[in-house]
Amino acid sequence: MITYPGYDDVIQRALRHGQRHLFTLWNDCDDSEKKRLLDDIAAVDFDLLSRLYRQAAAPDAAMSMYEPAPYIALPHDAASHAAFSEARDKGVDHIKKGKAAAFVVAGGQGSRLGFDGPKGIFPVGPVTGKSLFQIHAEKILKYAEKYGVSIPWLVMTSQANHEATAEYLKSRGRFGLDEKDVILFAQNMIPSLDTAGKLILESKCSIFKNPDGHGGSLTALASSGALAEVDRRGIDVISYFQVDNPLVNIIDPVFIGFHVTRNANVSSKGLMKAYPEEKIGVFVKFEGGAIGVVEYSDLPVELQNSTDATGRLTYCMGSIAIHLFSVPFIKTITDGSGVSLPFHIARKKIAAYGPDGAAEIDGFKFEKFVFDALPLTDRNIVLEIRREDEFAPVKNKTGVDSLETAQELMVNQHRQWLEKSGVQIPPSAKIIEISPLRAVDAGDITGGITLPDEERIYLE
Ligand code: UD2
Repeated sequence: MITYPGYDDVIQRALRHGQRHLFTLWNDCDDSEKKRLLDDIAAVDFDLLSRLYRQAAAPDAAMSMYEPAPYIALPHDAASHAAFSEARDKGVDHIKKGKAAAFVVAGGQGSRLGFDGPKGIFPVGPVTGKSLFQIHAEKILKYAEKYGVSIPWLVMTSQANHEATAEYLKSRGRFGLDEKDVILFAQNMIPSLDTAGKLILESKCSIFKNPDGHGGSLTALASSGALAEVDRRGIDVISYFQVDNPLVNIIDPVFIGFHVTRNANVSSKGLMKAYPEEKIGVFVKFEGGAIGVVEYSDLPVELQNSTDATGRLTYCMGSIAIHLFSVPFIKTITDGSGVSLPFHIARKKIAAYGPDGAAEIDGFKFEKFVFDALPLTDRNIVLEIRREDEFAPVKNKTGVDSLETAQELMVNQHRQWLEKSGVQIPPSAKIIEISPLRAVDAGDITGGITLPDEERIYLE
């Protein structure tokens, strides 16, 4: 008989839910390991997992009906230029009032890049090798200086990289950001299941869990207290972005201006897909009118390839995972009143632990996607941006969306900023990097700048 002081109800609950196998190695565990296993089990939401397992075993065949989403196109005529300029003024005003915070989701590891550690520590600066975190932090510092306010930086980590991230940011002095303005919290985890719907042991005495996806970021914002803190500071818009995009325009007055003037709950940036198979979701309008995103892997091939009369992709507006969320809206979807983001189910290989030691088994992982928050409100806009201005994802070691392509995009952007500002680019210059502390857009390049005639130029 399995028993442990203070945990007998937890043990009984596990047995009632058919999880006796979790105790196969019970007698090999020491006291603290037994407690760890029981703490793991105590945190399991069995009702949720059995619902998810039923869904995994018999996926819902009903297809959602949708059409391409409307969006605010790039300025192209006098009226749209005027609207963009008005939005910019409104956005600047809003930022100057201290009403915006930056929010990066950084739960991932750099494993796909062959890098052992949090992805945010991965070096990307073309000349300096600055990390993704450093680039983001320095941009935030620059925006704060430009607009004369403090801009809090919310950083969501995962249990796997929280300590390493906290240690890194601390050891680098948070790159000049004030300690009170860098708010770190870890996302939640959810147990995976094997194909029979059973919990999986990860070691003799712990349960296998995976991070609950970037969609878990909104819940984690609330449960960590970060949401209450930004609310207390009078912030009403949170600018969400992914750690792997060094080109992101984190605090964008035009975007914030449209968000505020259109009274949106969620605003999203979109760009023209480069080719049908590009691995980005597309913006859609669901039957009933709600705007949302359909992930590339869920978009049927015929829709992926479909074009309009002009030859343009029908589902052309791709999501680059840059959103503005209004604080009151996040509160309503995280206050436990019923509405929450759904879990997506993925069949994956899982490193399990059995009586014969480590083994790879088939199982189900569950993840939330942040873009599922979009259809939860009808106050929703999509703003088109130029790819070369804001999107350089670092996903792969080589080839498409790699360090090489991202650095090329960074260098091109900085070269263009200099050209636009009338700075003479010396003939030898091949690789150019501008510190975010100097400029976060072309307009920040001022004064008589003379660059050295060298191949690699870093403008501090
Ligand atoms: C995401 C989008 C895709 C497109 C693309 C742009 C989804 C499902 N797909 O694809 O449509 O917008 O980005 O680059 O959103 N993360 C966490 N915790 C988690 C999972 C992810 O913090 O549990 C972070 C991760 O550190 C990274 C970001 O979320 O910053 C994106 O994750 P990904 O690289 O798995 O997303 P990807 O490329 O499949």
